Amino acid sequence: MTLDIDHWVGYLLDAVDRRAEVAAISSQIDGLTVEAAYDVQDALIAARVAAGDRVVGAKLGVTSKAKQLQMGIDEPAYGWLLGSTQRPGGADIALDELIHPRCEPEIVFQMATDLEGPGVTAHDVLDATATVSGGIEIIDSRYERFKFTLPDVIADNTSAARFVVGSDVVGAVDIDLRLVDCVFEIDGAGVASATGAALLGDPAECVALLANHLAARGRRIEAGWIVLAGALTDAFPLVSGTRAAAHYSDLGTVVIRSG
Ligand code: OOG
Ligand code: MG
Repeated sequence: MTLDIDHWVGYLLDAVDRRAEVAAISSQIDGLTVEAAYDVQDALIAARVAAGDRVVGAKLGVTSKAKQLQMGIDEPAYGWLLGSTQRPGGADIALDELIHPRCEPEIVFQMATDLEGPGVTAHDVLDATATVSGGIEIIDSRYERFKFTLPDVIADNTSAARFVVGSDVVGAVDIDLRLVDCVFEIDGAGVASATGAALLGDPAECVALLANHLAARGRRIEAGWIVLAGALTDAFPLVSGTRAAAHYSDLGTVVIRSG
């Protein structure tokens, strides 16, 4: 099957522009493979970059049991972070630019050096990392009711919409990332909690998977990039007036509001 990549890129970009959820691609064509979905994702990011945006890093999705159960997908997916989607800590997230956003706590790596697979290990990741911080990602699947298959969510750049990196940073080897605790609070109530080990046993292991995934597609993690290791807990809806706070041991607190 030849996939009409340009058609599906336009389809997803149009959903963002119109703030309208659209039917999953897999409900319309047969045989959308993971590889072909990454081709759509790359073309979608290339279109954004051609329009003036820039890649500032990469992300993993579906790396915790909580997310795997919530989304009904049992393997990680990889996507890109665009400069236009970063917001400062404490930011008001504009809901009128989004479809049906959810927020989720993330562990964030800032890379010091390039990291090229294959064969990258968690140890290599820590060596290549400048600092680690807490963060919050705002995801906004372009698909109806946030329902999709693995290839669908890959094509949709893993639902990426906005992200916030906390200002408290620590050296990657100064703490044990597997033991970082996170309590996620929505409107003053603790709604979920997890430790770093929830991310495939070790957040650095997730970044290693990303490096090895990129190698298979002829790319590498680059110095200066931001990498989100994947949500530690379920994602929670961001509605008008929501205040979300992710409290991390060693990594401070990251807050967003929605306006
Ligand atoms: C897919 C994106 C998942 C994460 O951290 O697990 C993700 C989704 O849940 O819509 O970013
Ligand atoms: Mg995420």
